[in-house]
Amino acid sequence: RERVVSGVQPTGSIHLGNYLGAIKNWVALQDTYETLFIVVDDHATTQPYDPQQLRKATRDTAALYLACGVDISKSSVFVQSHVPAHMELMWLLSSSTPIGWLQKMTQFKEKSRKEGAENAAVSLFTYPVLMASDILLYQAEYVPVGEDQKQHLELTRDLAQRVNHLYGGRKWKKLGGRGGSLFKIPEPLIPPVGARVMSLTDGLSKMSKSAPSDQSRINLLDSKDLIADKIKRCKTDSFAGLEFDNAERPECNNLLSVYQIVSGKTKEEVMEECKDMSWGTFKPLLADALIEHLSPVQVRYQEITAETGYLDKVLSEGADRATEIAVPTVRNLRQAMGFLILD
Ligand code: AQP
Repeated sequence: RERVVSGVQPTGSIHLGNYLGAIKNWVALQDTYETLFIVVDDHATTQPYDPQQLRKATRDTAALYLACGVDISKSSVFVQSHVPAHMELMWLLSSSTPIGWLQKMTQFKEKSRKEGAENAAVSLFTYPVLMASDILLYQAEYVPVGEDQKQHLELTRDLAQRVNHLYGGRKWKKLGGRGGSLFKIPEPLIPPVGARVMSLTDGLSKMSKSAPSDQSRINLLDSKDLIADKIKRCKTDSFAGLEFDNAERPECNNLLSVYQIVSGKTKEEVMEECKDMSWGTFKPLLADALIEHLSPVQVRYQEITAETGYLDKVLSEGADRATEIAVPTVRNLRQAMGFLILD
């Protein structure tokens, strides 16, 4: 079966952007593809972080995958650091990655702005190479991600092509390999709505775990009251009525899009229902729809985390399956790169 791989960093609370941009879309893919969903903890150390929080955030992120509908009878769920092949492949791929490619990455520019590029960690700079390993290791055909990861996916594709060209085909065959491509070229799956959920306090910035204000995001585990309060206080505008796609009304477009997804309605139905509404009428409607949508996720999360040992067992089995796929990929690349491999 064709494979799908994706992941979220355990850098904080999973928010509505991670959910609508990525996790929610994973669930629908489980029946058609072999799916692997990773808690990418090695990525979480690329910016200053609290070691006291990482373990908990790692388990919480995995538990939320399951609570959102990832089904372990269909998917493998595991932690990146439990499969050391990610690191090994990253090193091998680094040798084929021109520095200039990484210098173009907008996420590095944005994430290093605060401390300055000179002070940012080397791992923040090389992050896209690790992300490429996360995907190429499993020979994934598709990668469901939000809009912000599009550029990293492009780099992954370019890198796979470059390595196939440098080491694959006849050159690999001469070294005893099977020849052909070393890596599949993955394609991003970016949802038509929800690919870029914006901050509740600024419709021009994306909703983000690392934004200092918790008011700017809805976390999947926020209580009903907190969700209602955040929506009540979120930024709006003073235009009459509500509308999609007006560049002068980014907050309006964002909130309507969120409502569209969580209510399960079409864009036309949302327009019909909401076009003449005031913010005072729309906000409680949105808050209720969000609460209704997230309640079952929260109930399942409590059940999963209440069962001692369950989650760790899931993660251990997931890592075993991932390792089965990952080890031959690295071995093939080492062989094609000319390393001495002992039988
Ligand atoms: N605002 C968003 N809208 C839609 N999708 C989003 N994603 C992130 N933010 C949005 C998608 O979530 C997946 C996992 O993201 P990540 O953990 O790799 O972190 P990130 O992309 O750097 O986003 P965050 O949550 O804002 O984290 P921080 O604050 O640490 O940078 C990806 O598929 C991403 O596209």
